[in-house]
Amino acid sequence: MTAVGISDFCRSVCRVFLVTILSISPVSFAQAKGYAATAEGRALIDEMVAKYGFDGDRVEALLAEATRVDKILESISRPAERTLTWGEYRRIFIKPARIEQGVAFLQTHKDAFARAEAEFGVPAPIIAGIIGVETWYGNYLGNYRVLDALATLAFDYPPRSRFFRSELVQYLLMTREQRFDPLQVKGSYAGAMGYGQFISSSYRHYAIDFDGDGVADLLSNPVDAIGSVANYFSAHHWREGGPVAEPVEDRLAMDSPLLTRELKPKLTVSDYRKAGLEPELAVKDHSAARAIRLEGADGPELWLTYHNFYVITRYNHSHLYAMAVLELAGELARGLADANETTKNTEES
Ligand SMILES: [Ca+2]
Repeated sequence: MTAVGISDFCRSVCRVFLVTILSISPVSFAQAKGYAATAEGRALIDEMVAKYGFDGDRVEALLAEATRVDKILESISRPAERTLTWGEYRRIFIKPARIEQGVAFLQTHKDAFARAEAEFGVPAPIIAGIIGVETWYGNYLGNYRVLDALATLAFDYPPRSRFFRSELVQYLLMTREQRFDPLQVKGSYAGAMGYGQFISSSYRHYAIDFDGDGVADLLSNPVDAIGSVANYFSAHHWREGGPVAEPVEDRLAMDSPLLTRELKPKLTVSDYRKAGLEPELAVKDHSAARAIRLEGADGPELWLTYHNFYVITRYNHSHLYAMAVLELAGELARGLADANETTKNTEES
């Protein structure tokens, strides 16, 4: 057997072997401890058995292994930092290194991006922009065991225990479906995983196997991640070719009621045109729109944002987040065009 053969063999068999060992781990015979010994833990074990057909000893062993991490509780309950201005927020994400690596990411996976664009109608730079903002193209996936993060927040963080308990259930289902070892997967302090930082419920709903190997692997497979982010946008009604947002000359009063608070656009392009704003993108009068005024590095900026901008906020409920993704995507598109032009000129000369 060649070295490659052994490694392939190990990839397929060792994982099965590992999962098998874990499922009969001696921990399951030990007395219940940790979260497995709490009333909430017991209730979760019972639910996984009754509702989803899990092996009770297995879930008990997992909960006994799950560790409370105080740093996670500190992170989630830290008082909100001073809200960053758009200028400050932008500086974090729009950097030459993040742009360069994003262009390389687009080039390396150009076939996957082309397929994602064709199948889901979501531009490659937007997909890469999300993955770039979330994890620097898969370079920072988070260092917490997801099991620890979700158990800590489900059982030791009452303000959001309902949500995180539900995510813990989803996590156990997801790892069973994808045949991941629930003790091995790492992610953010809030249990977000992989290139696009999907939480467990999103993973189950939107992750797809985009390279056809039978696993939707957002943890180590960039092709699956690219397809899954595109699928997420498509499922949240991204409109192919639709406008996203544009800066316009600010003709609104300081406290204009046209500066609506909700992320979802409540007004139309026509409302803003009547107030003197002049969009340049091809937008129809009846299209939904929302004006936002941002404090940029060089002073206030007024932006008209449209349906597709709102779709970006379905990924992360923040207009600054959506702005960062949009601007990074713009830089990536420019960088890619420049790189392609250079390649073309080199080939011609
Ligand atoms: Ca796959």
